[in-house]
Order: sequence, then C-alpha cells, then structure tokens
Amino acid sequence: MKLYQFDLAPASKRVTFFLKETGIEVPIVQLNVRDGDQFEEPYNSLNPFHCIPFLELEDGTVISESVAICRFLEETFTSSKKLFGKTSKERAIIEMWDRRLEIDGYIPLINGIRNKFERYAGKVLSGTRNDLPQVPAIAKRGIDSCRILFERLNVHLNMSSYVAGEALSIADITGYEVVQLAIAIEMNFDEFKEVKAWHEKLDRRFKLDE
Ligand SMILES: N[C@@H](CCC(=O)N[C@@H](CS)C(=O)NCC(=O)O)C(=O)O
Repeated sequence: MKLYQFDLAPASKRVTFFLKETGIEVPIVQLNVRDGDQFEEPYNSLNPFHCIPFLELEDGTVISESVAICRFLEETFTSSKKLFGKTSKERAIIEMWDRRLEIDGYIPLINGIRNKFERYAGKVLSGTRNDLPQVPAIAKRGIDSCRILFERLNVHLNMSSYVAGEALSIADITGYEVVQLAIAIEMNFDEFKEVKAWHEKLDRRFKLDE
C-alpha cells in the first residue's frame, strides 16, 4: 500500500491529521503537485483526477478523495480511535457535519482561492491545466457561503466541544481545514468567537503532534 501526498496541500493535511490522530502508519510518497508531478507517468495514469492524496493498494486499486481514503484506512487497520464514529447514530452525525463543512465551506473556499489569486491562473479547477478564466465573483460567493456556515457552526460549538459531539472526528479535521482556507482567502471571521476558539484548540492539537 502507498499513500501519495503533497504535505503542503490542504487535502493531504486532512489525511496527515487523520493518521496522526489514529496512529495508523502507511508508506508515503511525496508528489509535488505545484511542479506538476501528478501529470507525469505513472501517476498520470494511476489517478485520472490528477490530484493528491490518493492511495494505491497491493492489487492495483487506486482510491482518491481524502475522506474515502481515511474511511478505508479506519476500516482496514486497528486503532482505538474511531474518527468516523462507533455507532450508527455517531456515524450519521459525523457524516452530516462533514458534508455540510465540505459543501458549504471547503469547496466554495477552494474555488474562491483558485479564482482570486494570480498563482492559480491556468489552474482554476484542481487537477487541471487549461485556459478557464479566473472569476473573482466566485471568491466573494465562497466567503458568503462560508459566513453562513460559520454562523451556524458558531451557535453549535457553543454547546459542543467538537463538531460532532465530545470526541474529535473526521468532521473536525474537515472543519479545521475550512478555517485554514478562510484565513488563506483573507476572510474576516473575528465575530465567530466559538469557531475561533475551536480552531485554536485544534491548531494546538495538530501542531503539537507535528
Ligand atoms: N476533494 C479532494 C481534493 C483533492 C485536491 O483538490 N487536491 C489538490 C491539492 S489540495 C491537488 O492535488 N491539486 C493538484 C492540481 O490542482 O493540479 C480530496 O479531498 O482529496
């Protein structure tokens, strides 16, 4: 089994934090997606989405998408930490939050960043190189969407230590990266005190482990 990563990328960080939290270890190969390694063979053919992270199994199966990778690893390896939940109810609540954080925060902000900053000209969609123009309005809409998410999350975090209850889950890892993207796109979210406090708590936890 091999995990292809680029340590600096938000999607890879989601898997890195999952591995650190669970103590699961897999061999890692670094691909520099900024230099275009993902378009070189054999990686180009291995993963047609041309993104990291992706996991190559012994039988040749390739699994991309950070959350699909983490779920597979959690179900394949033994760990006392279950970041996807232990009961049907826990699993449903975690998935509910994870999807809302991804749909309302992560995706709008990633699209916003790629449409805002000059360094993404020619690569506005992950895993592509083409002449699709950057549309600055997408950055504003991404921030609008995230603001609505943070309003809801702020109320929720007032009653809950972590996104899906009293234990850290994969949804917190997704949420942590949403806040990192909010910082990267220069969104002001100072009024969301609970979101900020939760992010700082996670920041200490993930940084200490690094
Ligand atoms: N939804 C995917 C996102 C994967 C993705 O967009 N990865 C980016 C880095 S954060 C990438 O590899 N980009 C390469 C490129 O744009 O060429 C996941 O969570 O794994």
